[in-house]
Amino acid sequence: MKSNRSSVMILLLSLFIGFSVIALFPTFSNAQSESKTFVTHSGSVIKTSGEIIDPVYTTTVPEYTESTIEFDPMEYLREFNYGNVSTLPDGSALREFTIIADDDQIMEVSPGIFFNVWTFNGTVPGPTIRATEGDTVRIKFINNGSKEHTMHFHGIHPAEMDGVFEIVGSGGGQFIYEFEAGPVGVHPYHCHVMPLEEHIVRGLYGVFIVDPKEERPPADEMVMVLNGLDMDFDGENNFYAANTIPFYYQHHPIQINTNELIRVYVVNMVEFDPINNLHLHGNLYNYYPTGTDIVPSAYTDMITLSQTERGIMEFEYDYPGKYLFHAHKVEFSEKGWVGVFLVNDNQDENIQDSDYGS
Ligand SMILES: [Cu+2]
Repeated sequence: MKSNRSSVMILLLSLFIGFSVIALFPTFSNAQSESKTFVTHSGSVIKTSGEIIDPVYTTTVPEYTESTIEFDPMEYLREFNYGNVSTLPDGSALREFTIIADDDQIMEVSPGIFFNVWTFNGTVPGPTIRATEGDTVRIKFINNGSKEHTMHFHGIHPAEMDGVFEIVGSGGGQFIYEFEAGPVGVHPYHCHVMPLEEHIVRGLYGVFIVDPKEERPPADEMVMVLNGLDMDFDGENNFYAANTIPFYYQHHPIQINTNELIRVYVVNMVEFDPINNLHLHGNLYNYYPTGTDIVPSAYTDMITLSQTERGIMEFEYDYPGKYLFHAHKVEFSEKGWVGVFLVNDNQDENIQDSDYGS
């Protein structure tokens, strides 16, 4: 009897081990491309496909289709918001904007890779706000989020417009920010509620451009916000990008023309890493730190930026073709912060040249 019972036990144990191996083995063998869903302490959902990133701007996972936000980095690149413009009694311009904060949206930053973002007007970065020096900027700020938020602008303004101590409550709280645009340059704006790091890295930031009264020379203008994505909230970025979507401009090159002035407003919003940088291939650029001076401080192919450091880059390409631009901090470029300028031969310019020549 005893030996029979032992045999049955051994048989059951063997069957159990056998089934366990069969059940577990596929998991081990598929570990490289295993889908992972993270739920953080604050209830955020992060899902990854575990596949190599090859981003194309589409929503590929049906269950997220309805809740994911729309963001097109190519559209963002050259989209400037001048607000509703009217004239004040003293003859100066008033520019009115409405900015709505939210903190429960999901963004597919790469196929199968989802990130809970907090947004100004539904995108990361928020809209690029643009005014001329001396204009009155009036922003109706509405906080539709579940947490407190504010808008803090870098620049010159009264203390009560600084967006630090005047916390705007959740669920529809409102505040009117009003100040004179200045100084000339490129500045970030971001939420300034504690814990600040979280409110920034989730996406509550954008760019504020103040144009000089005497306009800059005409150019093909664009905005690049250098940012990082900390997918698992361990205080380290897992992806890096220019304008949020890793590798986007490598897969969708930015088309520009030879012999045409290109002006890039670049703002570094990467947290956690002490520096970021930008290297341009096949060319050098004039660099204006913070965009506050009309004389460039450097003619270079490489700038290094700490948190919220920013500036204006100006350059022209002589030769057509494909040119990379990327972080020369190679870790960042390999994790998404890399793009391509596709420089088209500007035939019009050639015709003009030959016209002048004859
Ligand atoms: Cu906030």
